[in-house]
Amino acid sequence: MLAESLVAALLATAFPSVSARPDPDLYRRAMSLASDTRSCGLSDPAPTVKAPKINPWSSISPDDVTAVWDLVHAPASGLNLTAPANATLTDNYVYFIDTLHTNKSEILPYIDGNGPQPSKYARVVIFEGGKEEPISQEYMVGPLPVSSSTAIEKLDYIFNGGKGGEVPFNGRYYDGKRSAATEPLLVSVMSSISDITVALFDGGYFGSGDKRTNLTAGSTTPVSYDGTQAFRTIMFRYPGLASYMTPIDLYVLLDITGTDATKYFLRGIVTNERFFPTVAELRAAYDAGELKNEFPQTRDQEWALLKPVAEMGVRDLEDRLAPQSVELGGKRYKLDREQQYVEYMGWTFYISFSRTLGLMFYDIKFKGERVLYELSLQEAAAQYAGYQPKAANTVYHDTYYSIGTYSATLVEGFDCPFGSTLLNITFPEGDHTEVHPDALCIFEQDSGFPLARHRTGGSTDYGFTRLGSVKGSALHTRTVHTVGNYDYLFDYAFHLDGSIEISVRASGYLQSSPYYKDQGKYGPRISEGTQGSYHDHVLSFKADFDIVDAKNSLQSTELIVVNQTQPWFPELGIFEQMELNTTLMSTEKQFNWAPNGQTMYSVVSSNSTNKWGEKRGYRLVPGRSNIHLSIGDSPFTRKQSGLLKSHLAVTQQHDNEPYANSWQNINLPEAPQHDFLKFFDGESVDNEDIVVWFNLGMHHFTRSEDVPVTLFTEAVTSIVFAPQNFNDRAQEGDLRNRRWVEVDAEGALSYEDYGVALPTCKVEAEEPVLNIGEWLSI
Ligand SMILES: *[C@@H]1O[C@H](CO)[C@@H](O)[C@H](O)[C@H]1NC(C)=O
Ligand SMILES: *[C@@H]1O[C@H](CO)[C@@H](O)[C@H](O)[C@H]1NC(C)=O
Ligand SMILES: *[C@@H]1O[C@H](CO)[C@@H](O)[C@H](O)[C@H]1NC(C)=O
Ligand SMILES: *[C@@H]1O[C@H](CO)[C@@H](O)[C@H](O)[C@H]1NC(C)=O
Ligand SMILES: *[C@@H]1O[C@H](CO)[C@@H](O)[C@H](O)[C@H]1NC(C)=O
Ligand SMILES: *[C@@H]1O[C@H](CO)[C@@H](O)[C@H](O)[C@H]1NC(C)=O
Ligand SMILES: *[C@@H]1O[C@H](CO)[C@@H](O)[C@H](O)[C@H]1NC(C)=O
Ligand SMILES: *[C@@H]1O[C@H](CO)[C@@H](O)[C@H](O)[C@H]1NC(C)=O
Ligand SMILES: [Cu+2]
Repeated sequence: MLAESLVAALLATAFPSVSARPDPDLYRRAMSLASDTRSCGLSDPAPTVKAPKINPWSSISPDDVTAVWDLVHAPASGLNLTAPANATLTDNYVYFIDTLHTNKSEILPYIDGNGPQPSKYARVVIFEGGKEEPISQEYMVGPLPVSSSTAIEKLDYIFNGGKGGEVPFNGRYYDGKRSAATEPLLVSVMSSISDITVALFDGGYFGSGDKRTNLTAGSTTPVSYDGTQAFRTIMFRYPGLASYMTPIDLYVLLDITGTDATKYFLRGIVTNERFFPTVAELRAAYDAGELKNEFPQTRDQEWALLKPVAEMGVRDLEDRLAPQSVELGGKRYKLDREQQYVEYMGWTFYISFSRTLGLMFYDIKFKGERVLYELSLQEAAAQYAGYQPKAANTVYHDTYYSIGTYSATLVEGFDCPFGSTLLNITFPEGDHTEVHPDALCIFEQDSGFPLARHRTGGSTDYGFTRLGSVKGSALHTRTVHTVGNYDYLFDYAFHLDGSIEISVRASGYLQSSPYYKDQGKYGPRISEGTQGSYHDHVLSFKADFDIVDAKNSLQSTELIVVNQTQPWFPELGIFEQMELNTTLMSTEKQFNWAPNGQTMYSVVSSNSTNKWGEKRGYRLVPGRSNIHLSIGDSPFTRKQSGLLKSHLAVTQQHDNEPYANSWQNINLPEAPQHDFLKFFDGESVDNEDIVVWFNLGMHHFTRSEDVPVTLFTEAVTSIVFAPQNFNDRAQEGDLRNRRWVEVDAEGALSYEDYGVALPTCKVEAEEPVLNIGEWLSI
């Protein structure tokens, strides 16, 4: 019986006679059977290893979070804080605690030498509504653990907008307390027109907690231009699990400047593509019979749930288990779980996690040599378009919402392969540390194509006389962050050849619009009453390359076409040739991928060459959908989104420029707290410690296939960092997972497996021996 289920699981497709009923648990059970008998190693945990150093990038500990919380709340701190649960707009309260980035200048002497382990600091965001001029202010608290030498200082040095860690009240995060302050005005407006909203949309809004309410109110960002005013653009949807897909044609615009809610006022109401500055004007148009709801929205959202649809039928053989990637020989990577350190096939790296940025990688080395000091997300942005206030107003910077906190439990076998190592993620939340179990997965996966292969000689029955083929696989680390409507899947893959591939995919619900029949230029109709609103996604990353050491340059190799003559072709006269024009960039700049891919960009070591005298480097290989923000001068992305406006950028590394964006920048398009463009102040990037900033993204040309949710196959973007003369030859010669096949003069075929044969798994059961190798061999 045991054998049968293992066979069923592994070989359902190859041996259709073995019945494999669709069962998502099949693999799990099969793997635990194998591990029970210490057989194929299918579910053995990854071997452990001890990290060379204590992870200096780690998150602050749960004890530190609580101690910092207590310290800032103690009267002696002078911060005059109110417990968040009891606070109002005009109190001072903590919004969040996170781990502060540690200066590279302090970390390098520690990881590369005998320097002391750098101290950890917390960053604490305090909403200071209780001050005469209400603001949000960030603080750094450390060194940790809390002791008599721990200080609370303003955290200003990472922000270059001129006001340091301070954000004016109107520009600060629009939290539940601000929302609550605007609710009475919204309720009064919506109650006064409830007869109209019921007549037009069969819905009313009387307050989010009111039983009569059957519309959901949704807000957007930015809520301010420069922090001197604040507004709220509200759209309405039918409530439910797929609310994002059932918007209605009704928008309310409020002015919500300042902390005194009695001064808030209605800016206007929008419906039928018309703007009504007052309730009276809306009512007059309604009474005159000018308002209609031509494409009623559906309240039933079954069509928009990610469930099987009976009316679509079934596909032949689809009741069988789909192919799977399993680590048959046991895991080939090692982990130091405590230090969050990973070793895989020559790769070593540390991981870290923060509320604002999610997963970060540090000290990425290949065969003992550093390639990257840091690889981290900086922003996940989206900007929408439409002739209606919500879409036109919408720009998201997902760090604003603490994107790191949105990765939750992954589905083994679907989000990540069966047998993946699933790790918890943790982040500070209030006075404690929150755990999201199994929210990060690590797994090695078959690449689906050989790393390399070649055949020679075609005169035999096999079509070759010699053939070499090397197995391709990569180690992946993955998180999926569901920020509101979207699910962003971040995947970092470390390939056997020394290349790193970063990909981001988007699924989840479109932020859609009600359907307007004359607005096809903003996206297609995608259901009864819904239009897919066009938008850009831009994902910004930081890649602090340290090729061997910190002194690097950015090399541009342009393919140019020149007219030349060659004396051995006198008949041609002057003719066109391709040449490589290789130069080093001199100063910091933003730049784009060249048309037709005709420029190669590489980060090269300034002073390290390979055996052939070539500068050792890593190439930035564009992947799918390498875009930047389409719009250059929108009032909603004017100056706080500079990082989104080029494909690439290179700057000198500085301790006070760790981040490309600030998480509260979104509400300050005209007066950013942090201005990426200020990084470009003419400093040299030749033979310096340089940072490459790059954007991935998608022009989301919405389609009916975004219903019910956007598909990961199409909404995908990627980049590869590949060795470029970093080594003396391709990094495959030391791999034994390969075949060398020969056909001799008599036509007989033989092959070498270098000792890596397909495994034989013994299962002690009624059926004595399971030879997986036998089943799988051709
Ligand atoms: C909130 O205020 C109430 C009433 O003053 C008090 O009993 C309670 O302890 C406060 N909560 C916190 C978390 O301080
Ligand atoms: C402390 O904060 C409260 C609001 O929570 C404010 O009314 C009070 O003036 C503040 N006290 C001082 C000394 O700033
Ligand atoms: C929605 O609420 C309004 C006002 O309470 C009510 O008149 C209407 O019948 C409700 N519609 C549905 C579908 O429940
Ligand atoms: C992961 O989280 C779960 C649930 O909170 C907990 O039981 C488990 O001990 C955690 N694992 C580790 C390694 O901390
Ligand atoms: C080469 O010369 C030909 C003839 O003058 C001209 O048409 C062509 O544009 C030239 N190509 C380049 C790359 O300059
Ligand atoms: C090579 O590139 C450099 C830098 O862009 C440029 O100044 C130079 O003119 C180029 N040379 C040729 C032959 O195009
Ligand atoms: C490279 O290193 C060597 C040996 O340390 C030194 O002599 C040389 O000046 C360095 N060159 C550069 C460009 O830094
Ligand atoms: C990090 O470096 C910046 C810029 O030099 C400095 O202002 C800051 O105090 C340093 N942080 C720590 C924790 O030492
Ligand atoms: Cu999208």
